[in-house]
Amino acid sequence: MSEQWWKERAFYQIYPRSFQDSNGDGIGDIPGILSRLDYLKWLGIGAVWLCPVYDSPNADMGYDIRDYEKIMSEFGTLEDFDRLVEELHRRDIKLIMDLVVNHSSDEHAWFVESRKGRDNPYRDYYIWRDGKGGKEPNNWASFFTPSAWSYDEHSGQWYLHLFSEKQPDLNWENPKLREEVYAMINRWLDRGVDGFRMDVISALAKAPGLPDGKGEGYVFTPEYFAFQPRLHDYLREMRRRCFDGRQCMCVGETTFVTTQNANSVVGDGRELDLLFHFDFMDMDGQDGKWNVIPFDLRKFKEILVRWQEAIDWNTLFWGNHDQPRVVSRFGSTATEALRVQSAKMLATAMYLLRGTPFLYQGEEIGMTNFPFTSEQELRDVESLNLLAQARKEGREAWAWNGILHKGRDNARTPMQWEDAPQAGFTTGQPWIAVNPNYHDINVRKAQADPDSILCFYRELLALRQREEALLRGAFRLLLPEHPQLLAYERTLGSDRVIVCCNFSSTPAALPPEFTGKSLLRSGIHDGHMEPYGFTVLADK
Ligand code: ISL
Ligand code: CA
Repeated sequence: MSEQWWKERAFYQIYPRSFQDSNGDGIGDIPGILSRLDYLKWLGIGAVWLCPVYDSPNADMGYDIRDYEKIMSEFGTLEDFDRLVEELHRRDIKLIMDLVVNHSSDEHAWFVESRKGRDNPYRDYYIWRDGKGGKEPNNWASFFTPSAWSYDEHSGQWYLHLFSEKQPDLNWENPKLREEVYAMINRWLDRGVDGFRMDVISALAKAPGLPDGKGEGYVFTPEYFAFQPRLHDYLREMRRRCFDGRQCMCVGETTFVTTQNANSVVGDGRELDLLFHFDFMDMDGQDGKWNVIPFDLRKFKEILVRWQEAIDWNTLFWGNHDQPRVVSRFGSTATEALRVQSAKMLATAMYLLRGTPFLYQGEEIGMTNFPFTSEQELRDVESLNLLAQARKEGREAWAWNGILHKGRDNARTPMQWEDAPQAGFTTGQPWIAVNPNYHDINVRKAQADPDSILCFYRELLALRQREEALLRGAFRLLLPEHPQLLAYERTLGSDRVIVCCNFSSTPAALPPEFTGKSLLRSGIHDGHMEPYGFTVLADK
């Protein structure tokens, strides 16, 4: 792993179901992705993170895998996949796949066997326990359902699922299960993939004895399922069995990682190359994601500095398929001009930090949240379960507020390619509605406009590639107390680049000490910064 190619490339996350449909069935697919590779190249992308494309009943849109060795039939065939690898590589774009091995689908052959009875050889591939006094084995809550346990009538035991009841957790204590997973990983690497984004990888090991969480009712217990000591044994073993000696990379979705324990996975022991933390994504929630609170620049700076200092190399992202659209969330969609200005500013603030950018599809054209008005428009199990539960508790309005701001379907509506029926995504009926704003917000229109968000992203990625200080330089926060501006410098040798962004909807003065040659800017006039204005200065 000497060649750290993943430091020098910008990643683009594709959510295949919503990227490009090729055959009119309303579902994005691999041939559709193939038809858009030149677009990614034009944008300046160096690697793709492909969300799950494995065979799945789609209870959680591919994060519930029925067969790790097959491609989902709606998405295409293994031949299509091989062609994707080949065509990406021909363009010098790397490909990482999603690796979802905390759980499988309940329709996976292992679980089908496992639930046949206590003596089945696959029983121990999952986490089965006896109940306590007719109730669950413990009080753990799941991400998507009140209890993390479901009862199986047939064998009279309960199985653990940290996500939906159709996503039983795999038992990583079982060495046979681990060997099967490693063999599967190796087969994909042998097919030519360049690495993995590892889904909720921090949750593989559960605390021995599965102790009850403290509190009444069902309790969410990351202290018993995230970053358990055995996690590191599994990740090291996986590295030895699968990754050592290959030029591949792994980025962990390390849910509940902290700046204190981060280096236990990406530090010198090098279990993973990169990690995703969710401190920025949790900024606008209080006691869970659904209680929405406003953006706070001070909090943002605190998190940013803490992470830039904690680990040598960060992932830089504003969203993914689990998050709402960033411009709706932390920017402004009050007017078209503000949407454009704030989207550019947010990109500048994030992607010039020290680390590897991960763009989420549609972000580069400033796609926005969806104006959902009814349950029928939703597809995500998380939102649907939330709504059903909230109804029972008589707080549907609260749930709707959460879903409009934070629901995952916001980011899952089809990619907006052009001002044509269904935004050019499909010739049929899309599986989830296209955002009605596609007439104005689409790739074709943005490509024709040099002032568009899209053309700006292209320039920004090129700038990061060109300026050594931005690519490799050290980070330091400037103006830590400023209430409106985020400012930082990146330095390498005698090179110094200053980034200064107005995060507010009111004007600000550009600090006079920030001088130098302008590399990139927008919304700046004679030392005056417009709302969401920003500048990048080379101070040599
Ligand atoms: O989106 C979230 C809840 O609002 C996150 O907590 C998310 O569930 C968590 O980050 C794990 O996400 C990953 O695993 C899930 C899947 O639903 C997500 O799409 C995936 O990114 C289960 O596989
Ligand atoms: Ca299709």
